[in-house]
Amino acid sequence: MTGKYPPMRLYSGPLSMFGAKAQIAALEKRLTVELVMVPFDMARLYEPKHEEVLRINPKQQVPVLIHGEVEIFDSTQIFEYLEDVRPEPRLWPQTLAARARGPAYPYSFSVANNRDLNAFALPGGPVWIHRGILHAAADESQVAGVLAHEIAHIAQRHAADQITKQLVANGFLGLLGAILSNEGHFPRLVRGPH
Ligand SMILES: N[C@@H](CCC(=O)N[C@@H](CS)C(=O)NCC(=O)O)C(=O)O
Repeated sequence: MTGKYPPMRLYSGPLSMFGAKAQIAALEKRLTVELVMVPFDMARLYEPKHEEVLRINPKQQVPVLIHGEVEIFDSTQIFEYLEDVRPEPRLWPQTLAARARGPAYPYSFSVANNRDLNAFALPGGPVWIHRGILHAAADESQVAGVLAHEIAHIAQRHAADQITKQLVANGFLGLLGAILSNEGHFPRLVRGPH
């Protein structure tokens, strides 16, 4: 860590996977972090809790990070913070689509010339966002939130599943219609023998 950063202190524990996650992130980024191992044993676990952990984290859990005036808890928040402090090397993929769960669909992003506040996703990758949202959004992160939502629809195959269900349902109804229209057989069947 260079002189422009104040020292960082990470509170972790000997068996803390989440603490290790934060520690590894700092190591990956070559950040110098003072590691404080909060006492732990199998009989008392983390009791008594460390006073800094108690002060900073309402959940009373490690990991906790102190960096100058920044005091944060939860390994994911710490991860995000370390990524901001030192962006390289990246811990996470940079684009929304690269971070999406699910198969690597060929995502594409387009703006629909519509002032309504809306966005939608088509199965297989295309994401459309109305220009109304781009005007209404206060900052980039609000647009990112909308795009992430649409990406999740694709990654989780919501529309694709819906279409499949409709095809199945339509197929079934089509079959039913064919049977019902077949006066010769079906009415006799539903009325019972006579
Ligand atoms: N969601 C939290 C989970 C943190 C967590 O579960 N910490 C455990 C150690 S791995 C802990 O401090 N447990 C002690 C306790 O709950 O009293 C994170 O990602 O940091």
